[in-house]
Amino acid sequence: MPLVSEYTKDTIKESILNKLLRYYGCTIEEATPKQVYAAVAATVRDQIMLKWRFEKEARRTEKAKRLYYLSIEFLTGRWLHNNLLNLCSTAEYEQAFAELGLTLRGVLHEEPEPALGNGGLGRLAACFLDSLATLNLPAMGCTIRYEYGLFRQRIVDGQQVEVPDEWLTYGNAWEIPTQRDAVVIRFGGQMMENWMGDKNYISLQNTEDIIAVPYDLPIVGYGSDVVDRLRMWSAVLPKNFNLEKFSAGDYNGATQESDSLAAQISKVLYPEDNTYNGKKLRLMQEYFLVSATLQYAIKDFKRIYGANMELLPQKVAFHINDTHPAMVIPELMRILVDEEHLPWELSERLTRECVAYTNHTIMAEALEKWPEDMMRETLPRIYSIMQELNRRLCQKLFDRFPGEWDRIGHMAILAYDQAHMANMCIACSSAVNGVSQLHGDILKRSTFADYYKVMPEKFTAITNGITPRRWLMLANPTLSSLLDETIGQGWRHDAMELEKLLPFADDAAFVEKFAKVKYENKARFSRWINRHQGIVLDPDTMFDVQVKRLHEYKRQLLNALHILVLYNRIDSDPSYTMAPRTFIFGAKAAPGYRRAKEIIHFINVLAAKIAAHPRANQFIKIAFLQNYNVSTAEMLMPASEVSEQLSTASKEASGTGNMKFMMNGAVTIGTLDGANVEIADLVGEKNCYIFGMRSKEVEALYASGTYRALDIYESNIELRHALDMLFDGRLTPDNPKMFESLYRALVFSDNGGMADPYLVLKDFGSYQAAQTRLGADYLDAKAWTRKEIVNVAKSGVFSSDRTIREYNEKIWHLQPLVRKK
Ligand code: 26Q
Repeated sequence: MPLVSEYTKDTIKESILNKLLRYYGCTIEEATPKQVYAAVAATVRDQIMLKWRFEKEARRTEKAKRLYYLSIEFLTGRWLHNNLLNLCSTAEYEQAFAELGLTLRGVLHEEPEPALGNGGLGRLAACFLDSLATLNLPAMGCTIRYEYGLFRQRIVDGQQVEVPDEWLTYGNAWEIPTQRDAVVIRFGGQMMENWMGDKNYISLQNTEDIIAVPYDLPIVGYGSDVVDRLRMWSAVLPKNFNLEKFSAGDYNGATQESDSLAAQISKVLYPEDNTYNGKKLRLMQEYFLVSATLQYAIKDFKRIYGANMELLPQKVAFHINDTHPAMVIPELMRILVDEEHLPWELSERLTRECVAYTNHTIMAEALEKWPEDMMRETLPRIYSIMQELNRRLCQKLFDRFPGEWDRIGHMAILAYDQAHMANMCIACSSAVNGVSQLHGDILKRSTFADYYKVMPEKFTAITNGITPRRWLMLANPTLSSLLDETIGQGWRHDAMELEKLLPFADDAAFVEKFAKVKYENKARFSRWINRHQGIVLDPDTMFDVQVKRLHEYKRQLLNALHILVLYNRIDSDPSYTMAPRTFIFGAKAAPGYRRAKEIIHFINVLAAKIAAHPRANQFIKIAFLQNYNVSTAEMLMPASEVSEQLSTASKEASGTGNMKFMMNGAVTIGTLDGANVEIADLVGEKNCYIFGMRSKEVEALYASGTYRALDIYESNIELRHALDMLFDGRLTPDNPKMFESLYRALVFSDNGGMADPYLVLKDFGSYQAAQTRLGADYLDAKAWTRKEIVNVAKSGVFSSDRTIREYNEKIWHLQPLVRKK
């Protein structure tokens, strides 16, 4: 096997041919595309393995601290292309492919998309791993190896249909089962009190046990020495687990089907995004991830450092990505108290010093609150530890707020028969982090205001980021080359160097080249979407894009209603004209979220209506992309010109799609919400389109209870006209009342709820005005391209490398591993 540096065109070729011969007994001419992909992936994996040992060895010899980043989702996207890029080997592989009669694109396409996440939270975790490895920081991402990832979406008759995501059918070329690290996870059972001298500890009897088997995935840093790993835990019932078969490499034969709930733990990813769902199996998934990770982490710690647990905070950090892994806190307490026999107070201090928490949402319906009964029954010891944590916490709170029971109840871990996971995270960790500056402020002044009074030192705000490797270099090779030739290659290692582009915004020759790149990317996307979904796009029209999960607060409806108003103008005025636009949507709705599905249906009905109108279809096209995912985003971002970021101010904690668009030159139209605030600050008002209420105004309006959507409906004629079409049959003659409930939710306060809770009508006029300005500005192509260039130039701060450096300085304090030459 060649050394790392010896992976040249010729050795790569030889390795691919060899693997085809040894794995499948075939030549390259006989091999299927899947077999070719497997042989290529195995070759790349060999190359990675040569670096793999380094992290482990260096961590031991340097006794370096390690981060465990726990997240119930890691939305990594495909691995092959990213690995080639980060190994800096793409060129060699492309040459080898050319001589073998293969194309890079063709090989990449064979890789199944791992969809182990819903949206922003999971994608952020994936960007973080890329940056951690790139910065040579020792870290392990920990998650669940879901057999079924997020459902695949089909649009049938304008409506979402969910199809199971069987991403593991052909195996996963990148994962390495690490059977020696398998651990037992225990559910249910009865607590037994034990004494060891004068020390009291608890053990469990008659538990239902499940085995957690780790599958490790290498995470290669960009041009770095460190290969970190993503550990994906898979659940197996012990009586069905045949260790002999497993050790012999027969991973499927080693397990059998069972119908117990525990056996289902790693079957499927829950498809809710920004919504809490109180299912017991979900609680079990969360504990499974937490307990497996902690048991392993403590075992690894003791192997390296021995039994002195007081060293733990110097050597280990646990980061909990939203509250889903919050049981890190009671589980670490359990291990320290019941297994290591440490005193409670010391255990509490060590736990606090090891653990930090990031909050990703202020939406009330997303905050996790588990019924106490369910916790007690499913995890009796964890529950009893939470009771004791709660008792001590409430005592302290009572000293601070004597007699203020409401306030204390609001801050408690257990109150009103529920376990409040966010409260536990704040009370028992060392850092509480918001994901944008605005979000950090809202946490302090509103969501967690009481906690901010008691422990202000814990609160930080570190703005999210995205990895420029996947989102610029890999996704946009043509822009990347143009950047290289214009400002040199420094930006590839330090995204802040993108600012060197700024002077070129006024260089006519550069502006022309930049515009050409954008046009080519539009054409490339058009060909791609035509090939995959049969959608026909015209790259000579403006590409105006809104892609993200479907949620009412993200306000895809605002966009759609604006398009409907444009349609009505064209329909009623034969001389109406506008710059032709393609409105591109992509969004999955949680299967149980009826309103969200209705909005998808509405957008598709509107698309058909416009397509059938002889004049409207000259100016407007709506393309609803099926199954929006990471791979689609990689193609689409470089082709986008307008980035729609329309959330009701205060509701979108950060957003990260907004950053991907910006880095690829799209101009933002958005509210001052989440990281949009920071984007607007950076590019200035000439280079983005800000509209709508500000977050404080929204909060004040909600608090005042004076909002009347009906008043706007009555006073804005064009808007009323559009809304009426939702139920008067002009949109859907066969079923006139198809969207009546959507209409009613916007205008009336039925069922006690408030009308138009996300302020779509309230912000409509301001949005329309911003769109009109944008439309006019677009006509000046050079001035528009200048805006795009400024956006790219200013996007460097949104590199997740900056985010990770900040986390590391403020919270984790990891030392980069250095390879001694
Ligand atoms: C919880 C309990 C049960 C089932 C599902 C869930 C669940 C799943 C996913 C709750 C929340 C999520 C996802 C939240 C999320 O993606 N939030 C986004 O995080 C991004 C990264 O910080 C931000 O940029 C976005 O603003 C935020 O919406």
